[in-house]
Amino acid sequence: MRDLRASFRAMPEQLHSLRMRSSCGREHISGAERLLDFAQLEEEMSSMLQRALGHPRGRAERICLTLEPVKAATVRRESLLSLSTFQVENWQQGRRLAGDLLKKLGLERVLVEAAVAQLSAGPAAQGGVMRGAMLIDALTGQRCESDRSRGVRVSRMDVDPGARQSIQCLLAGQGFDDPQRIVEAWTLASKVALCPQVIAELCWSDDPDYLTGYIASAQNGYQRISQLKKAGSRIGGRIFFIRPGTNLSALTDFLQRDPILFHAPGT
Ligand code: PML
Repeated sequence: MRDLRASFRAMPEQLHSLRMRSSCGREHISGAERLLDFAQLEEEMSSMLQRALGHPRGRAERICLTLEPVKAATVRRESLLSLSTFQVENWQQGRRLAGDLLKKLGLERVLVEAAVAQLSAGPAAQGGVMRGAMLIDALTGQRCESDRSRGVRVSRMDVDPGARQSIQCLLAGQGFDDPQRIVEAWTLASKVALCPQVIAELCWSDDPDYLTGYIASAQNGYQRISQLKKAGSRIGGRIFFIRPGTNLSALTDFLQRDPILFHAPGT
């Protein structure tokens, strides 16, 4: 049998963007993004398949794995955002806090409430969740994404392989019970926050059992809120609040295509 590690050694300058999305009928079930060495691909593909087949949103009927080469020389190295967690008693308190945090970033309460109402109602064109994020103009409150089923997906980012273990141990040591999920969301939010056109991101999960969400921004970091949605709800997703006049194709290109590896904040 071909030795996978031997072929990796032959092209050490290459990384691989591995993306998974799964669905059942027209409904999005799950997605995942990694930027990996060749030697890690087999294990990660199998873990993505397991995730798609055993997801709390339901078993996928269709699973799409995409693998693309990325030249290591093109990969930027950046720091993850600082991380903080706010404990709240219920999702209503969590939503109020999210509104306060976004207000501090200059976003009008009414505009945020309208955006949150769209996310809560299921933002996809035919209702339900989207594969990617909503884009909301921070001045007019208008939706800007060109495809309302897909939204804008963020790809080609990961934590630096040398930093992953220590970051996950750090989170586990703080008593977080799903460090892998946090690392994935934190990494994605850290890439989004590198775009000067994005003022802030708001996210809560579409997994019915996972209530924690976050506000992320370059200014205030990755601010987790322990409850941001009602238990059992299958509706979740992301909103990127963008500056008026943003060049949408440049923003989308950066989010989908520019490869970035993150190290721990302050390292
Ligand atoms: C998701 O499930 O994909 C979104 C998770 C958002 C919150 C992650 C965290 O606990 O920090």
